[in-house]
Order: sequence, then C-alpha cells, then structure tokens
Amino acid sequence: VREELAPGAVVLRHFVLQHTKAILAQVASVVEYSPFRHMTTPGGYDMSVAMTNCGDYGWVTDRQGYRYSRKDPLTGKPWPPIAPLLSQLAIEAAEQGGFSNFQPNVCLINRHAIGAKMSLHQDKDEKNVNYPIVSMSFGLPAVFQFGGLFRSDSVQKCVLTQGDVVVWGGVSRLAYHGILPVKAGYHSDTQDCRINLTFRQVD
Ligand code: MD5
Ligand code: FE
Repeated sequence: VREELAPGAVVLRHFVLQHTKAILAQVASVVEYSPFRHMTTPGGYDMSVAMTNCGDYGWVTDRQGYRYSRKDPLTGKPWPPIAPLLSQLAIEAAEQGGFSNFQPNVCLINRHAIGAKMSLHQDKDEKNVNYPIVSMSFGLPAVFQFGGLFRSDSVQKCVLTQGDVVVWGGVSRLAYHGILPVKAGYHSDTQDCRINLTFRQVD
C-alpha cells in the first residue's frame, strides 16, 4: 500500500512489520556495541530522544554542532555496520518510493521514551539531498508532524505505528518535520518506547 503523504513523501504502511523481531534484534546488537545516549545540541540542551547509529558514519551533535562522524564519540571506535537485512529493506522501500539507486551508509537509530519529542527541524546535514531518507517505526505510536520548506508553513499530522516505513524524497526531503511527545503506553515488542531507524546516504 503506497500512500502519498505529500509530494515526494510516500508511506508504506506495515512494509517491514513481518521483520520487526529481526530488525529489533539487530538494533539490540548495535546498542550493545554503541549504546543509546542523549546527545547535546549546539545550544547546550540534552535531546529527549536517545540515539545511536550503525553504518560508515553516524549522525552526532554536541556543543560543536551537528555532523556525520566515522567514529562513535562515546566509544572512540567506528560505528557497527548496517546489517544486510536492514540495508536490503531500506533499499526496497526506497525503490517503492521511486528511488532506484539508494545505497544507505548511515542508519540513525532514535529511541523515544514516553514524553520524548523532536521539535520541528529540517534534515540538511547530508551533502546530497537528492537521496531520500527512509524511516522505519516500531513500538509505541508517534504523531509525526510535517510542514513545508519554511518553519512558519502549516503542518499536517500523521500517526506512525509499528512496521510503517516512510520514504522522504523530492520536495519533501527538506520539509520541516517533528515528533510530538510520545504518549504513555506499552508495546509488547519495545515496552515503553518508540524506536525509529532512519537510513541516509551521506556520500
Ligand atoms: C522519526 N526522525 O520518525 C523521524 C523520521 C530524524 C527524524 O526526523 O531526523 O531523525 S525521518 C523524517 C523526515 C526526514 C526527512 C524529511 C522529512 C521527514 N520531511 O520532509 O518531513 O523519528
Ligand atoms: Fe528529521
């Protein structure tokens, strides 16, 4: 099922649902090596979302700014690799969204505990914004907000639940977006959180 959220943004409902346990097992093995941590924004705030990465690079933030780094600043070692199942599913999703030459080399993993949010922002730390971003959601549902190219543009809301995949490309690639605070709840696969994986190609 291919649902067009906005120009260039395609929701593939339940696209990876049958792979949930295998994907969450891969997340657990990444987290053993490179644990979830709350990174600090350049403005000095700790993010409510905890993050880690796998791939050739990882997205990091600290007082110095946002960037992609080959090493995990917490361990001083390279990030663990993206498991073949994960890259394969991300590539298939990108194809369904109309992007046939996507080769993700970063997978940012977000853990939203109850109450965690992501304020309205744009993803613009990637060199080539012609590549899409593929996002997969698991566990507790979240209300996703997406607007336009200006912070002041009106936003639409969309609920993302376990197994949903969104391919953000075209003019939606640079749209402002955010996640409302995750509501209290329980999910048998993730307990008290939402897990989101975003696949990116940064060079
Ligand atoms: C999430 N994560 O659901 C989202 C999925 C992040 C983040 O926002 O930066 O980790 S990626 C959503 C996204 C990416 C690029 C463009 C747009 C949305 N968009 O145009 O709305 O936790
Ligand atoms: Fe984002």
